Amino acid sequence: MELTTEDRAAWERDGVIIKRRVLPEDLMAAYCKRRENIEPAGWPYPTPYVEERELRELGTWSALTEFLGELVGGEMGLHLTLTGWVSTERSWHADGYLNPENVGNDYAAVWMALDDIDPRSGPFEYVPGSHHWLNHLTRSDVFEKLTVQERQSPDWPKLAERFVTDYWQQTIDQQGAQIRQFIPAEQGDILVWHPWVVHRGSEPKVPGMMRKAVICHYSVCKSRQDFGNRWVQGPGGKWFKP
Ligand SMILES: O=C(O)CCC(=O)C(=O)O
Repeated sequence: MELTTEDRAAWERDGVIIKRRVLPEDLMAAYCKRRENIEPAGWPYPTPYVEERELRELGTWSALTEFLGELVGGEMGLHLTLTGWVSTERSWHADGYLNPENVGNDYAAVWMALDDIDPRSGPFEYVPGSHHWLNHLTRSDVFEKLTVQERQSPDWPKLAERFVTDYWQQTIDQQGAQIRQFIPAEQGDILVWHPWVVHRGSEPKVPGMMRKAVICHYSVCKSRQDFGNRWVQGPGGKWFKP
């Protein structure tokens, strides 16, 4: 999968790159077969790829990890997957605040369409160019708004949603910002987004409608001192073993 000058321009301009029909059919088919009998919300934790070989092989597909490495500038490892076949309905946020400050731009996430996505199923939405906004919420901004007890909770990202969502909704409204949907999103298409792009899993028009996708988050391995040295080298790329 080639990183073209158009891709680089889209990354700079929008903070998003869309590549059409790139995912290998055999990796998608193997994962879908394994995933089929799991409930719509998917595995209820972010690292099922540790046990699930088919997910790990898709998430660390070498052409993708090499593409991301060239784009971001450093070897990228997989450390978080969202495996629901319905929208996460996670409202507006930019992922950067979830990471320690030093990670900065050394991060990217990928939305993979495993089938043609129905626009009524709650597509991925983003604000192109929002990675250039100057009012981003970092982890320390968010921690300042949490109580001491909340900061110490492993659920702090969830607890912070109450103000992260409002903050971004207000910013979008004030700026009259354009919102774009990842539609069409057809089987094998991917969307790569920047850690400071404001985005969400939109609310489905038809509640519970299937949205057959998988979301994978990656960091530059050497920037994640917080992960220790728990990276495992797979045949395609590295993955984090918690
Ligand atoms: O459900 C979606 O499409 C959005 C997922 C999301 O916000 C994320 O992975 O950070």
